[in-house]
Parts: sequence; structure tokens; C-alpha cells
Amino acid sequence: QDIIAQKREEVARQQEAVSLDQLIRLTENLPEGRSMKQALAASPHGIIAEFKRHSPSKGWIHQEADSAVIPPAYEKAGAAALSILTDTPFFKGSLKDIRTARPLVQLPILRKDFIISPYQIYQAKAVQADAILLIAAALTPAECRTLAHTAHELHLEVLMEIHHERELDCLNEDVDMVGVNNRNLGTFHTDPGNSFRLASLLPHDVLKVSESGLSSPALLRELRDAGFRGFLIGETFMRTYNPGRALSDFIQ
Ligand code: IGP
Repeated sequence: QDIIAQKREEVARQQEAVSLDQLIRLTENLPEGRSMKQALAASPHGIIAEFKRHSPSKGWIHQEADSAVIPPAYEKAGAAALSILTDTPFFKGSLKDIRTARPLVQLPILRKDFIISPYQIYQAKAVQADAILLIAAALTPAECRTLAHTAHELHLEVLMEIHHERELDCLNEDVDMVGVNNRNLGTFHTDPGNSFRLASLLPHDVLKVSESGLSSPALLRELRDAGFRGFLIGETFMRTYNPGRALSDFIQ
């Protein structure tokens, strides 16, 4: 809840520098974007490789990480899609990381942040991301609906993240993919059991993504058998010196 209050202040500050109207003008006439859902469905492994420098639970993971180097290395290694953290206070990322990577890669890019306002969705479009994350735990079902609808108006896909069955009421017709986060937001402990438990409760027509704490190909095979087609992996690759190589070793 603290994070959310901070995000509201951040957006208010940014909106003073660039108004929503100005931002909307920047998103006019941009290309339509790539489908992350199709990229995951078509991929033999479905890995969404994440660019992540720092996290609140682990501190620095890869302090010198360069967004001009790692995303292209992920693409070359065979990632199905990319996730780029744009939150600064907790993850030390920024929209600039997407702006830097975008011309260097073809893969769909997910803007990973705590999205609470349509303004942030226009920002995602302005840097030519292809999809946004919405976190059900941080939103009401009505907010999930408005934000997902705004994303679709801009031809951005929506990954809705849930941790618990009580958050299933955040799903709506503008949600393209549902992510089960294996990380408990209170304790930061990760348990893939979360994905297995929720798998059968998720609607059949949305693509299922398992998120966080994934560190072995064997686990991905089991999750695939349970119906998951996307796998969001950050730390396993980013804590190594060469994240692209770590991904290609993982896929082998
Ligand atoms: C990646 P990991 O354990 O592989 O580094 O996790 C990703 O799932 C995680 O960064 C994440 C996240 C989030 C970060 C999932 N949901 C919401 C910030 C906000």
C-alpha cells in the first residue's frame, strides 16, 4: 500500500512535467505493437526474460546492468519475450531502459511497474512497449477494468498478476494473459506451489504465465503440464555475469 501511495505521487509529479494531453500526442501514429500472447503460444519454452537490476528483497542483483546490452543478448539467446522493470525507487529501473532497448530488439516488451493510472499506460505506449503488467492485489476490480480497457485502446496487451484466488474477480474481457506470482508479497518467499494450486481455477481462454522464483528447466516442464505457457524469469539470469548465456544454457 505504501508502494501505491508513492506511485500516485510519482505520477502526479510526472504529469506536471508532461501533461496527459502532451503524452497522448506522443503516442499518436506509433506502430501497433507485437503480440506477447502469440509469441508465448508459439514458443517451445515460453520464457519471458526479465531485465532487473535490483529488488526490494534481494538488493542489487546486477548493478551495472546495461539495457543496451542485456535485452539484445536475451533475444539472441532465444527468449520468447522481454520484461523490463521501469520502477526506480524499488527496482532501479526506468522508462529509459525500454526506450534504449526498443530499437535494438524485435521481441515483444512488457512494461513491468506498479500501474495505477492510465497515464502510465500512455507512457508505456510512448516508449513502444507491447504489453503492461497489472497487479490485482493493488487494484479494485473496477480499476482493473478501466486500466485494461485503456491498454487495449492503445493496442497494448495486458498481463494480469494474481497471488490468490480471491483476486480472480480482477479478470475481465480485456485481460490477455494471467500471471500467477509465486512470490508472497508479505514475506518475499517464493513457492511454485502457488502456480500449481491456482492453475485449475484460471479461465481456459487466457494464456497462463507463472512468475518468480523459477530456476530449473524441470520445474518449467511440470508447470507446462499444469497448463502454463509463459514463464517470467529475472533473477536466475540477472544474477549471473552474462544473463544471455545463462538463458541459452537454461534453454539447452
Ligand atoms: C521475476 P524472479 O524471481 O525470476 O526474479 O521474478 C518477476 O516475476 C518479478 O520480478 C515480479 C515483479 C512483479 C516485480 C513479478 N511480479 C511485480 C515487480 C512487480
